Amino acid sequence: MEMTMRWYGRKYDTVTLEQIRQVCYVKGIITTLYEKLPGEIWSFKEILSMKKEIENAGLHLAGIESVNVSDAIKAGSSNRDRDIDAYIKTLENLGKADIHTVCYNFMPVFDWTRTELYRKREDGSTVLAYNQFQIDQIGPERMFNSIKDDMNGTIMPGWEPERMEKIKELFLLYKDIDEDQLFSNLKYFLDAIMPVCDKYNINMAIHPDDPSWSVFGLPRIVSDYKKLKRIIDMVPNKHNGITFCTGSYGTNLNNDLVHTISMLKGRIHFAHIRNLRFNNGMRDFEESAHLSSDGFFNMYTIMKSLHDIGFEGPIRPDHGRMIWDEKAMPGYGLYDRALGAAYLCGLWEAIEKKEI
Ligand code: DNO
Repeated sequence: MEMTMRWYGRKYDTVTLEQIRQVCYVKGIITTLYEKLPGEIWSFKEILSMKKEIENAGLHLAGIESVNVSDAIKAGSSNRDRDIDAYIKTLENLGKADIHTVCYNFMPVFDWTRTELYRKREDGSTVLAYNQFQIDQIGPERMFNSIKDDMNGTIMPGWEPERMEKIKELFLLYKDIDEDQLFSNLKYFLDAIMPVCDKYNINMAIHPDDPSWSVFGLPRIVSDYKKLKRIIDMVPNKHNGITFCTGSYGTNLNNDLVHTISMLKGRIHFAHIRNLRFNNGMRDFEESAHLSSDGFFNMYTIMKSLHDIGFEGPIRPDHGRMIWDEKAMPGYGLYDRALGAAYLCGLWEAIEKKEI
């Protein structure tokens, strides 16, 4: 595996590449061209300059998170082919630049959803949290406004203002789309992009729905093992793979993380590792430190199962707590993610050395 950290680019991130380099445990960067809207082509020149910047800082560009998929593609609208052509051109340019991992999601309207970005813990740190009861009380627009006011002056992925301006339109677009239709739109997209992925050896890694159930009545199809299996089987190409995100699949306590990893050998191309604490019920959780004892998941068994399937792709310590008075994009500060990287590397080293 390659330990990585997500970075949003000099213009948007509060963390610098120079700081990440000093984390030492982290060698790879997961990034994106943050300004690009879904449906826009990423030019070879733009990609190359992003790559050079990372390499000049002594780091390796390990993958893209995300090349976003447009709602026309997700909803299967009449203009989807135009956006798919643009996506293929972007993949081609990424391939030519020697970039081989691309994360994306297929969640309608919203990317991930939380009700709080700064829930205070007893030690003074803050974390992102989700409470279904609160979601049920507010509509999507109110949820967007409350998140927007809490972003610390940053722009959070999936919550871009131009996207939220169109929220009513977007809900209408998905009015007649059920899960089966969404699966079929995903298949249409994947079938179209697999040839370029084959040509340039690009691993597509679909990100799970976060949380792993339907929010505001929208269909969601990347949320449990059965659905993952359906995605993997409907386009039987190794480049059609997944991002294994413990904090997303893990929101549903019926999901067996270790079993899912072992069943998806060869098709997990990217891993997001973080831990969760559950409060009064299954649909009420908050993010915790990566440490097993701080949350619900056994990080050792998760890392061990990734090791056992021979996982060689990028791993990133996912969202961290906000600690030591850091001001950053919620979930994406430097300090707690650096602690997470150190911890996960420690587990990995112990697992590897035990194998000898
Ligand atoms: C949230 C992230 C997601 C993820 C996208 C992938 O912090 O995990 O925004 O990057 O769903 O397309």
